[in-house]
Amino acid sequence: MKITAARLIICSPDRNFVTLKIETDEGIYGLGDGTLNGRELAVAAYLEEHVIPCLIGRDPFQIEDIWQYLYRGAYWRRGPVTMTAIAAVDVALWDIKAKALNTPLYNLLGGRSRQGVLVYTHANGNDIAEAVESVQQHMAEGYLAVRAQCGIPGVKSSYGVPKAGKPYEPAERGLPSESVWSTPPYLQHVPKLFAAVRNACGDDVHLLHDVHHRLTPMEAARLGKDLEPYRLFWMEDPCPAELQESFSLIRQHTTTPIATGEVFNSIWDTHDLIRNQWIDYLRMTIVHAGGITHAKKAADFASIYNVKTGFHGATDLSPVTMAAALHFGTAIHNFGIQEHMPHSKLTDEVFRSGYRFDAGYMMVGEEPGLGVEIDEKLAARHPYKPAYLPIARRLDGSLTDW
Ligand code: CS2
Ligand code: MG
Repeated sequence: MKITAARLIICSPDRNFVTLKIETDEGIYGLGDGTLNGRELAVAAYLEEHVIPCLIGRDPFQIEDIWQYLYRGAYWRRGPVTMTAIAAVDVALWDIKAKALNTPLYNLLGGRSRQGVLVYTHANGNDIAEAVESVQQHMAEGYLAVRAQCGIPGVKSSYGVPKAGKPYEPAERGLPSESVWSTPPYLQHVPKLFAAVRNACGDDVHLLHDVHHRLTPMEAARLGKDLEPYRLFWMEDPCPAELQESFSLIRQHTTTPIATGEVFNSIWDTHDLIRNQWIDYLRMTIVHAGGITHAKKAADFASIYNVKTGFHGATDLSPVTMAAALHFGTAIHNFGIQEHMPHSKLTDEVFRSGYRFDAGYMMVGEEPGLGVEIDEKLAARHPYKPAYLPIARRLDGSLTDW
């Protein structure tokens, strides 16, 4: 089998997506997600100018060799744009191989280890009461795990809080918006949020919270300790992780489980966190970390150190990535949980996928490959629109993590 063509489908059904379609001389094609929220066209250019010309004529079954060619052959290493571009190719090749072998993709990853993949979804509100109601609503929908975020008194439009009652979509059309951040009220308010949620929703529901990189290690240690009575499933991205050893400070002070890694794009971003067991869940995801090939190596390394997966699954990861993550989660042993922010109805019309939600779990379909199709005609009716993630500034005007 030979790769005969590869092209991008860039569309915006309610939000921007970059999809790579790789075609072969046997009529089988594969899909890969190349979406990097706010930097979509950087990945598109990398693929169009520097990757696609090198793919034509290659054997799509040589997934490892093509991965190494794109990683080592570029000379310049790692980074979100490069690794997202490699991921788009990698996932499309896995899709082709599974289709050619007439089997669902999870069978190429070791076969089924579980019937369904435990997922968590997002509950949020402008205040604690709204957030509690949102957790209850998602529990009523059947979710067994819910992430809770709420507005912070005195902090205008912080991460995770929807605007004007619309579903939460952080990327905004046009240039980055600016929001104001203050840590002290956040540290005081979040424990109150979880006290209220536990009181209203009971002890059984798994509760998660995303700090979104906004604290220092010691502030995160304090928050982790203050949240211990509410027994969170995890506290996510407690502080920036460029300095991996920061997490050892947090670990010394709290037993609240820690998840991080959605902004990582290679195992080298996280290998100290894993081998020191400074984290409990690895969030690095297939679309931003070089695809299934690299994510599998990372997950296997993590399994040696009692670290489970908890892959990122926000709406800015397309249904192609969600399907890949569900096949991945169906197969690997050290699966923890999968984030599931449902896409919009229009996105689900553009990307028809075989996965489904049932009583807190997601099941992949049994068709060969990923089980995702893209309606190119409908996609073309929703062209790319520039959109950026917000930035945040402290009260004194200095820039901080959003
Ligand atoms: C968040 C994401 O889902 C999460 O855990 O961190 O929504 C993140 O803000 C977006 O994916 C950024 O594009
Ligand atoms: Mg997050």
